[in-house]
Amino acid sequence: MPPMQPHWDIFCRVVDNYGDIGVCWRLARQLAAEHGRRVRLWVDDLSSLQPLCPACDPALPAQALAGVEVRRWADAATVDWSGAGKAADVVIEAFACELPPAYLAGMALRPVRPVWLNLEYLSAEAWVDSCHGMASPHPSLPLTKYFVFPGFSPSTAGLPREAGLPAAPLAPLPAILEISLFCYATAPVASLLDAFAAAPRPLRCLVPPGQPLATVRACLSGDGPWQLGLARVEPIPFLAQDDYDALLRRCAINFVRGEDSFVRAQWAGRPFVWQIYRQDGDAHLGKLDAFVDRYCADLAEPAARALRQLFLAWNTGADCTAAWADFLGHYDAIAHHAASWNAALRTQPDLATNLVKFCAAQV
Ligand code: TRH
Repeated sequence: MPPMQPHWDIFCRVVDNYGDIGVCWRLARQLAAEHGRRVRLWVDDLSSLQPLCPACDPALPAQALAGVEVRRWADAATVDWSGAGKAADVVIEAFACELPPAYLAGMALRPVRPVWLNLEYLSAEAWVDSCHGMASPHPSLPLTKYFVFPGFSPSTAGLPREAGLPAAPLAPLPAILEISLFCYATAPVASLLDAFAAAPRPLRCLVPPGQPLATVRACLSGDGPWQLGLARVEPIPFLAQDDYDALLRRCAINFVRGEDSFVRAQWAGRPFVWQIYRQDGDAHLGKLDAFVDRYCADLAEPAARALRQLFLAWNTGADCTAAWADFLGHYDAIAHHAASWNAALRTQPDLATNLVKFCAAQV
C-alpha cells in the first residue's frame, strides 16, 4: 500500500542568515529518508542552501539532493497547477512565507484538498502549547491552514531530530578546551576574548565565517589565527550541515544562535551558550527567559545562576568576563545537565514524525 500523503511540498523564503533554510533542509531530508515521502523543497534563494549543502548548484532550477527535489521558488509561478502540475498532498509554508498565488489556486483545484501547514518559529513559551494545531480557514478558497508550533513540550510539534542521532558522551572539562563560536555581531565578543586571553588552561576557539569572524576581526587585528595567552582563536570554513553537527558534538562548549544551531547544540548534549535572534521591542528577551526557565528547572543552584548570567550577558551585550568564569567553574554540573536534558527531550517524538501523524489525522 502506498504511504498516506506521499507528496509533500515545502516552501521556504530566506529572510536572512541560514536559519530558515537550515530548518527546511533538515525537515525535507528527514521526511524523504525516514518517512519515504516525495519532497519538493521550493527555495527563493538557493545560494543560501549551497553552504549547508555543497552539492547544491544555485544556478539550477531543479536538482535532486539527498533524496529531495530542490526547486527554484520563482518557477512555482510558471507551472500550470491545473494541468501538468499538481499541488502536493501536504503543503508546508515555512515561517509564514506566503505561498505563490498560482500554487494556492492549484491547491484548491485538487479533488482531495492538501493538508496545509504553516510551520512557525520555535519558542519555549507556554502559550505555544495551546496554539499548536490551530486551524484557520482561507477567506475565499476551500482550504484550511493549520499552525504548527515546534517546541519543547509534548503538546507542541516537537523538535527536528533524525533517527539514531548520536549525542556526545558525557566528559569532564578537557585539558584543551575546544569551543565553537557561532554568534551575531551584537554579542560581547571583545569581553569573551579578554577572558580567553587570561585563561589558565589551553583553549581553542573555532570561528566560522560571516558575522562571527567579522566580530572577532573587529577586536583583533589581522586575519588570524590569533594566539591570546594560552588561547588560540582560529577561523574555520563554513561546514556542511552534517559536519557542523559533528563539530558541535566534538566541542566542549558551543556558542550557537537563532533556531537551528540552538536545537543542534541541545542534540549534541554539550554545554552551550545561546544568542537568540533579535526582535523589535526586545520581544526576544521574553523568549530567552522562557527557554532558560525551562532549561534550568532541573538544574541546581549555583550552576543555574551561572548559566542564566552568561546567557543574559551574551544576549544583552554586557561584559561577560565574570559570567564566563562562573560558567566554567560549574562546567561539570552544566555538562551533566546538558546530557540529561538531551535524554529527556529524546523521549518525545520528533517534528517530522509529529507532522506525518498530524497530517494523517486531517484526512
Ligand atoms: O543563521 P541563523 O542566525 O538563522 C536565523 C534564525 O533561524 C532566526 O530564528 C531566523 O529568524 C533568522 O535566521 C531568519 O541561525 P540558525 O538558526 O542557527 O541557522 C544556522 C544554520 O546554519 C543551521 O542550520 C546550522 C547551519 N550551519 C552550517 O551548516 N555550517 C556552519 O558552519 C555553521 C556555522 C552553521
